[in-house]
Amino acid sequence: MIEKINKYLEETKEFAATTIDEIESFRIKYMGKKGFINDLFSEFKNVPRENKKLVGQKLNELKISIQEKINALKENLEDKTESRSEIDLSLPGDSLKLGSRHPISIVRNEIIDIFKRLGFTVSEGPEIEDDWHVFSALNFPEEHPARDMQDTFFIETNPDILLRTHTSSVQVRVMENSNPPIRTISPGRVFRNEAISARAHCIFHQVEGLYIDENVSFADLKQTLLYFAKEMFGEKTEIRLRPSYFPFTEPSAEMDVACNICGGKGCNVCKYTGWLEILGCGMVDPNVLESSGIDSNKYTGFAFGMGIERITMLKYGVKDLRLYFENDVRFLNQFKSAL
Ligand code: 2NL
Repeated sequence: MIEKINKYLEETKEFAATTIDEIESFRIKYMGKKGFINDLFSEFKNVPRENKKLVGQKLNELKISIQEKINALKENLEDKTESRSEIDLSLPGDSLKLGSRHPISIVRNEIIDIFKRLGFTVSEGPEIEDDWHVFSALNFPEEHPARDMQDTFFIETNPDILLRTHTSSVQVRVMENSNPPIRTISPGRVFRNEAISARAHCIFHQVEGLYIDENVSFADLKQTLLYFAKEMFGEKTEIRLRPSYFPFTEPSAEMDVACNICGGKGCNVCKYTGWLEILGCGMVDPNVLESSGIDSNKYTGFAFGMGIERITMLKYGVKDLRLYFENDVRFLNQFKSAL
């Protein structure tokens, strides 16, 4: 029996395995219920008493040795599988992705920043307005098309309540609640009942400006807007004013900047005119001043309004308005800004 034990000791010490299955069949062969070790223990009953101590010790030695062998084989295999898995502990961790500001917010903040340097304050007001602040106080005639359901969103049960179509309504509130000198801009969301396309949306963003004091002239308007254009589009930017019409200003004008894509030579962005329209402006109509309780014999003022989507399109070459509202991060992540 001693001979058998020694033989097992030798062959198990030499045993090597590369898979968990090989280790398991090794374990069953020796340590299993019908394995060699149990066989030996059965045989042990028949060992003469005087040899029992020696053979017993030898048998225990074998059992312990095999158990240690199995443990060592398993450990070895675990080490190998771990290094084979693709965890590289020296790799840096995943960094948190930083979001970015929406392009409309970036450009709005830039516009605010420019006018703040000229002493303008920022004013805000309600998006749900009444007819007075959006139309009547701004000299819109009773039959003006903007007052039509086709162009403006009204509350069904009350045609006096509507979604503002421009942020001039905010400036009417400023005029009603304060005295000149007034220098303010009102950025905000506005609503018009339009079919959505690449060039139009029913929700968009505006910045309007208002400057009222004694002796405010059209020259002040021109210089202020020239400063704005140069700050926004670069020091070399040129502007031109074309006569226009708005119910709330007289005289009225539209302002163009020289196309910064083709440098004024003509391209498909400026439709081969060399100029891009960026805003509407004019001298505040005396009727508008009087409606809000400002003496039009003492005070004059200028006002302007621009669409933020349009300025952003021109500045960044965005071709489709709908991109601003889809919130696709592949679009949004392209805009980085300090403001
Ligand atoms: C445009 C034109 C304009 C104004 C907005 C204004 C406000 C008051 C009084 C008079 Cl309270 N005018 N705002 C004046 C001229 C043009 O906007 O094309 N906007 C996108």
